[in-house]
Amino acid sequence: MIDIRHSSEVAAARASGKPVVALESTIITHGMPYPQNTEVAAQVEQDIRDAGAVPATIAVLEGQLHVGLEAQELQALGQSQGVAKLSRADMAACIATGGTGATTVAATMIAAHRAGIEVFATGGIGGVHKGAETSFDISADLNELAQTPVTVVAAGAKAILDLAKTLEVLETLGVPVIAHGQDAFPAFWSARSPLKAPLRMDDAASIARAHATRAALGLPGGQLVANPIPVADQIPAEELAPIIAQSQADADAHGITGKAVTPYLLQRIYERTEGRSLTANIALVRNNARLAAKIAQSLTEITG
Ligand code: PSU
Ligand code: MN
Repeated sequence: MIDIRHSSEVAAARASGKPVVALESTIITHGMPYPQNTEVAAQVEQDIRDAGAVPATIAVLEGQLHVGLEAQELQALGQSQGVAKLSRADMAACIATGGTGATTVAATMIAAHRAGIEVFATGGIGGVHKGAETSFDISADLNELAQTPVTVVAAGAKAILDLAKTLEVLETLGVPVIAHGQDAFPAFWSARSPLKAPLRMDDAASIARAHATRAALGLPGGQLVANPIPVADQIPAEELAPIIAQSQADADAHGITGKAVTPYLLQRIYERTEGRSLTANIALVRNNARLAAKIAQSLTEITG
């Protein structure tokens, strides 16, 4: 059995049956610049507490799988250089070799499930990259949603991805994609994409019941809850489209491939929007944390 280190707060929540919401750490180490990354991570944890649940930020620190980070551990991780980006393929190797790594959506789902946590909040999931028909770049997050029973609350998938292909793959894999409070599939920095989400639910209790029903049916895998960024905080899709295209062209010109693609694109878009992409990113993550806390609470009421 893997030895999981719980933060004191998560350990207390497990003992008392309080709802817990998992949080990923790649968004801290590879998704946002220091010092905003640690400020946002602490703020998102506080949003979850304010909404009546307990946050569990997940990471591997010197070979130890942590579910819940103490405040000083979170601060240290946000400032560390050269932290690995861990997905399903690399988490075990990192633990086995005593390494330090931040967990992506896929790795966070694996760790959350092992720790008995069923709800997870993030910004955006990985998906099918533009040009995947030649690069084959499809995030392991999609396969993870198909096999690990965790409900992931995200603002859709990042608009740097091919959203139509991402939805097609999720459908093939049997992953429910539930838009919260609207028909359209959201596009991360923008509340709406031109695509309709396959499912829509308007309240946390319905999402929690759907999660519990999948388990009752014996279905593997989780759910993707696509929660739109509040309209007041969004960057309209028309404005972002040319910026994303230019950033993608830069990535191609510089031969950026594999794991480096997502962090590279996020950084270029941050520069090209003069930081506005980060402001929007912060707003949507906080919004997702609040919804995830409500879902976790509803689930506690259903399953005890
Ligand atoms: N959303 C962000 N910033 C990020 C990510 C998502 O705003 O850094 C990360 C998540 O950890 C997601 C990962 O799981 O990017 C996907 O990476 P890839 O495409 O290499 O699978
Ligand atoms: Mn990839």
